[in-house]
Amino acid sequence: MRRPRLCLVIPALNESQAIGKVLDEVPREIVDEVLVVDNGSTDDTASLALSHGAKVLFEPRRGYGNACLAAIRYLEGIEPEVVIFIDGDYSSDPREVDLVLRPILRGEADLVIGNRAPSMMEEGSMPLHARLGNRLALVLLRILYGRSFSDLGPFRAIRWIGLKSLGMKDQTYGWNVEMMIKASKMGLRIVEVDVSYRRRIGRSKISGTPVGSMKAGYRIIMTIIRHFLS
Ligand SMILES: Nc1nc2c(ncn2[C@@H]2O[C@H](COP(=O)(O)OP(=O)(O)O)[C@@H](O)[C@H]2O)c(=O)[nH]1
Ligand SMILES: [Mg+2]
Repeated sequence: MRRPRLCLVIPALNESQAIGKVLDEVPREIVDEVLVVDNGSTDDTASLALSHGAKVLFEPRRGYGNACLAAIRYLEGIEPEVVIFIDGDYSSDPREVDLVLRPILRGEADLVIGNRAPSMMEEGSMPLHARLGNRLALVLLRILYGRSFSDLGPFRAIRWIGLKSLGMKDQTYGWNVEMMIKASKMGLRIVEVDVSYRRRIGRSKISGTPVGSMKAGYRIIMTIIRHFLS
C-alpha cells in the first residue's frame, strides 16, 4: 500500500491542558503534517502546539467549522491525499489514526467516520444530553436521507479530493453533519470504524453542559433540515 500525504487537523479553543498530550500521541511515522487551528484561545494553546511539533494556524472567527475551513484554505497549497480531523481535547486517541485511515488506503472508502463504540467509551466521556442529541440527529438523518449512521463522531478521515468536492461551508457545530450529508448526496463511499472515546481533559466548549448541548444540537438539527430543503 502506498502511503498518502496525510495531514491531521485539530481545531482547538483553549485546550492548553490537553493539546500537548494529544500531539505527543500523534503517530508521526504516518502523519506528515499536524495542523492546530487556534480560534482565539486566551491560554497558551498555540505556543504549546508549536512546541509539540504542530503547525499553528490562527482563525479569528470563532466556530468549529471556521477552524476547519481555515485548515482547508491552508491545505489548498499542500494538496495532501488524506485529511484527518480530530478534536484537541484528548477524547479521541490519535494513536488510532491508522484505524480511520485503513479503509481509505485499501481503496474502500472516501470518508471514514470514527464511531465512538459504546464498548470503547470511557465512563463519563459523553454526557447523557450529548448522547441524546447525537441519537436525535442520527434518527433525522435516517428519516430524511435514508442513511443509517452510528455516530456523528468528530474523528474522521477523508480523501482530499472528496473534501474539496464537498464545498464545505458550515462555520459552527453543523460542520460534521454537513460533511456526512454532502458526502452522502455526492455518492462518496462512507465507512464507519469503531474508535475509542476518553474523558476529555479540561473544560468542554460544546456539549459539556445541557445548555451547550442544546445549542449545538439545535445547530446540528437545523443543518440537517436546511440541507434537506435545499
Ligand atoms: N477552533 C475552534 N475549536 C473549537 C471551538 N469550540 C470548540 N472547539 C474545539 O473543538 C473540539 C470539540 O470541542 P469540545 O469542547 O471538546 O466539545 P464536546 O466534545 O462537545 O464537549 C475541541 O478540540 C475544542 O477545542 C471553536 O469555537 N473554535
Ligand atoms: Mg470533546
